[in-house]
Amino acid sequence: MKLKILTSSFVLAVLTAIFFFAHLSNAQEPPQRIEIVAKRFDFTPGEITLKKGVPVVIVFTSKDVSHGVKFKELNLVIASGKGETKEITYTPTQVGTFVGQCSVFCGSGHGGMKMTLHVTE
Ligand SMILES: [Cu+2]
Repeated sequence: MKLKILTSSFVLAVLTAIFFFAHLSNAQEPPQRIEIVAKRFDFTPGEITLKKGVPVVIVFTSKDVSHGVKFKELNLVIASGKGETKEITYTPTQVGTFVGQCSVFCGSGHGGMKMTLHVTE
């Protein structure tokens, strides 16, 4: 009798754990995809807003020649060759407004090729 109670408690505990973890994995949505297109001499969009602690996938495409975007203070760089797309998963860790600069020399307007990243709480 005692063994039967123990066994059924064990089964109940296992079932509870399975439901708990199944619920957890269901609750996790895939990260939002942020698409950035670079061409001489701007980024589209020119401004993005992310939430601190929330991972996103940054999808970066260079249209005409190789480009990249570098947020120096965040240690964040993503670059791709002409006509190519690169993806990285990124989780912002600090709140603020950051300016990203093209990281691959792409011609006369390269120095002014910038975009803005806002990270909110
Ligand atoms: Cu450039």
